[in-house]
Amino acid sequence: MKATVLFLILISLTFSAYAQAPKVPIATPPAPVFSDRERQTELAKRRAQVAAQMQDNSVLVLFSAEPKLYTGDVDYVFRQENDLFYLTELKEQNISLVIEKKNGAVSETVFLPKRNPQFETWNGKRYSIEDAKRISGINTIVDATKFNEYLQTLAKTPSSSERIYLLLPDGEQDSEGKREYRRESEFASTLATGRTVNARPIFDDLRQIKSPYELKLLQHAIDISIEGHMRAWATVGRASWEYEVQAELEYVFKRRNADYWGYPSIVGCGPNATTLHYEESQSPVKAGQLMLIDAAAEYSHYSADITRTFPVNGKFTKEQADIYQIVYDAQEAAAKTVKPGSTFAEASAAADKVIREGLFKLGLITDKDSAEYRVWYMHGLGHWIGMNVHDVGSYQKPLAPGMVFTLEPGIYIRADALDYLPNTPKAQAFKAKVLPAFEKYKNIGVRIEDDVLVTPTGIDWLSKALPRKMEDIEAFMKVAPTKVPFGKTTPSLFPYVSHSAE
Ligand SMILES: [Mn+2]
Repeated sequence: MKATVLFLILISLTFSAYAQAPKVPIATPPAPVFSDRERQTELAKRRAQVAAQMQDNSVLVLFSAEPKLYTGDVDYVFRQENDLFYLTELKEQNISLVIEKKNGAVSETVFLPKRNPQFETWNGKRYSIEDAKRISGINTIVDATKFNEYLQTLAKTPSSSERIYLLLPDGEQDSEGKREYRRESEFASTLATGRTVNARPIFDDLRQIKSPYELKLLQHAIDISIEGHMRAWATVGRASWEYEVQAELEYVFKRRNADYWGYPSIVGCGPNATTLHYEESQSPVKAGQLMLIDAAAEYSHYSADITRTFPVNGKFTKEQADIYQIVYDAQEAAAKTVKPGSTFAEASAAADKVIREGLFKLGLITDKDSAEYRVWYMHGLGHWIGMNVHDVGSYQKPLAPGMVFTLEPGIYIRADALDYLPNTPKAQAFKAKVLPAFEKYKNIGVRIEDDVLVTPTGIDWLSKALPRKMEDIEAFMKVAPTKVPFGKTTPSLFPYVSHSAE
């Protein structure tokens, strides 16, 4: 009995000591590894789910992404079209997938470009037929030069497949869809009216619920991003420019073999933190200011999305803390609503309520039941994440286990926000009333963004390893700089190269 009590005391001491210790920069855990069999099983399951949604006597045709021009004869890094990747994990250009459903029987075909030594001399190794089979688990591989012929036959013989499922723009207004699904749209225009069905709703539904396999990849993207954020925090005190902080962050993405960033990194110091999508990183880093970093890695087509706002010198001022605490409380309030059966709207409303009350207390709004708070919080609470950083899926559906989204409330006291109010008596009265508070909090921008998973019982914060509470951030900032070297530019590797002073 005595021994048990002593043991329990020791355990609790150990754990409380552990809980208080600031988390030093952590290394990304090893990347998830899947056997061929695991991957093939997962992909076969996804294809079966798609086929189950197709009507009988129909066919689904997926085109690979087109290369995107950077300039002249230089393309952007190639990125496969998400739904084709979702069903095959094949990353090369000019690949197509056809799923046919006839009398209840489903057949799957990959059109694959033939290997070509001349092409490979310039552009590297292409998949062999065996590679394509092993990666996708699809056994029928046809030469891609036959693809156009196949499409023409399909167009000419409606009896072969009554319906053709294609990824298509959502109408005339969908300019992004029109660009992304250009070839699909062109092919659809050659088909008799009524034969095409937009396949996107099928994928939108399926991709909204992440499988355990997908969650491992997404978690890895999140882990890489967390290490990147930690490195940036640890070095920020020694950086002179925002781009230097960005370099420390993105160094980790590359070092950990991320595909790329999931979206251009936002690294904004001081007033730049009040610009939602600030991407220039050309301003100085100043002690006493807040730094907002909204940046994340993409790994195997899955993108994280994480934002933190922290003091460059490691200590929040009173005014910074006032704003930060409201945003933090709003995020907490939103998270408390998250569980299966709840809705995105409920989480948004919970965050809104905290922000309205907080801004009212600080004197930044005069009426908490009006839309005034939108002057300082002008975006939504969050979005689905996955293969797109703003992933597919309906926001009306009740939350269900496997859905992953961001919780990202923010408050931005933009220096010019009051200049753009309408010239009405009401707006001008608002301006006069909030002016003292505005002058006090001017140029402070705070956003906190985490990636959360709906579980059968509630919520799992997938990005919880990155400090979020003010006291945890301050504790981290005290310890971290001593743990991470700051990448200094080499003064001169060669005597004849002159470098400007650092
Ligand atoms: Mn986001």
